[in-house]
Amino acid sequence: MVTGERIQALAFAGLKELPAQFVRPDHERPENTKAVEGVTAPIISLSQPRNVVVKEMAAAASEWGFFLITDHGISPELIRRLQEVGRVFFELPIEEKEAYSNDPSHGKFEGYGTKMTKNHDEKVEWIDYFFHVMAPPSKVNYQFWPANPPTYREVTEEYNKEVLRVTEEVLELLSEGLSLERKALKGSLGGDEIELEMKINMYPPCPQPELALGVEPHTDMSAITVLVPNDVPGLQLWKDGHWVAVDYLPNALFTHIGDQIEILSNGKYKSVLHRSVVNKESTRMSWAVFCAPPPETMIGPLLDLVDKTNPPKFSTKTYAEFRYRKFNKLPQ
Ligand SMILES: O=C(O)CCC(=O)C(=O)O
Repeated sequence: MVTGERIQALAFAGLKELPAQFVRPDHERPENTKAVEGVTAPIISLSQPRNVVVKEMAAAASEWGFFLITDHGISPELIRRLQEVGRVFFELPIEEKEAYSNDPSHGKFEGYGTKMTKNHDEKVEWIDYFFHVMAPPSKVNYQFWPANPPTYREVTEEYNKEVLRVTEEVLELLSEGLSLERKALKGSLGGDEIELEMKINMYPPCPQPELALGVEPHTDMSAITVLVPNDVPGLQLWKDGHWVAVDYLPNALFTHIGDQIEILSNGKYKSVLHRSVVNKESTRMSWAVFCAPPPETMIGPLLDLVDKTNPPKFSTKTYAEFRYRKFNKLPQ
């Protein structure tokens, strides 16, 4: 592999064939694991009466671990500006982006990255990304935020405020769906210390998309993830033994239940297995915000949700411990 090479650079070098390190094994290839037709993910409008929203969200979180939120109050103009500053950053000359290179193997997660192989058998994903913390203010390090375009910070901070508002609302609705008091999930996730992390995903056109994956199947270790894609589809969810493609819905928030909510709810809400596929002509981009507890937070099934007939399905541990185990593929 051309270790260190960015996917964006590879993609625009005029490759006709996909380099071997990106070719997935037979059982993972999109050409052999096509999404089913005619099944669509739940769409939930927040403008409905609260009891209806609670019911719909609890059902979607239990059956899918995923839903699209509409009428959430984030303006289409802000989403457009967020996407524009991200796009402009990725259009910068490679040297300018490399100034922000991350180094996850040495614990430096924030910045510009490409997922590299850990060993010879592991395949590489067709993606470059930019990752940084957005909240709480005490955890933000602006040195990791793009300085260019100059409006990046202002736009992203505005989006951060809005996503924080919506994630708090979603956590309240999900709490009510478990017959808990409104602040139960937020409180268990660190209250006002809840962290928001931005990951801008950039999937350049791929010469043989039927053989590659943008992001391989995974569940998010966060509590919830709120994502806005550009208009190029690619997200797929695992549901009832099949992949289901999620259609683009302008300005909707693509909301994933992550591992921490699955654990707190003792499995009532499902952490959704998902992947992203790439395509030959167009660049796909997505802006994922991971909403996660601070590392020292103890997370386990909520006591109100367990009893003799419904014992805890998960062990209780700090989020830091959970994350370490997940990164290193150790049992939880
Ligand atoms: O781009 C997408 O739609 C999915 C991205 C994703 O799953 C991730 O960044 O973890």
